[in-house]
Amino acid sequence: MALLPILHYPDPRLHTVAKPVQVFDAALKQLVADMAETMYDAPGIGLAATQVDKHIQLIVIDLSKEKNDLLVLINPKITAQAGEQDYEEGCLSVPGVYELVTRAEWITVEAQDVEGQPFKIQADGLLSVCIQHEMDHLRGKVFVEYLSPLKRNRIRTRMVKHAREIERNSY
Ligand code: QAP
Ligand code: CO
Repeated sequence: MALLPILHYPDPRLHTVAKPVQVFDAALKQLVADMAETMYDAPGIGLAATQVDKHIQLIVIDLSKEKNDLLVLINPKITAQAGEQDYEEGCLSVPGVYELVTRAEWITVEAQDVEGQPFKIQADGLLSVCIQHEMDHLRGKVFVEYLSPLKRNRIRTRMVKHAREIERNSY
């Protein structure tokens, strides 16, 4: 098991479009385990492979308090959606930033598990928001891109400044 470094906005690698997973092997299981460990350590409720600089269609999510209910979504597709909801979202790639985003309320998702077995889930509320947020990462999209250009630029400036301070303090 290993903790993986998380990319931070505005890292251009966060805009990479992920490729479908075609081989369900031991290396994939290891990546799932490492991503789960990285998410639990953060702590976070969702992590897309894109955020750890692996550009394949893989997401881990765990909304449970006990961190014992891991959901792994590989090659996910939204096949139906309805309604609208606003949720104040955060992101491990944009630490300290929380903003309202409007998304679908109900979704149906088809995906594969770590063995390659297809399955279907229906989600609403926070799980629905989280799946949509993480699937955006796989398309190279970060939630701040839903905000106004003014807000987004303020966040970008703040993140760059913060990264420089961390860099400076490490000397
Ligand atoms: C995505 O986000 C999400 O700013 C997952 O300082 C968030 O796990 C989907 C985190 C909300 C739906 C609703 C953020 C941790 C974790 C931070 C996360 C931070 C530390 C975010
Ligand atoms: Co995110």
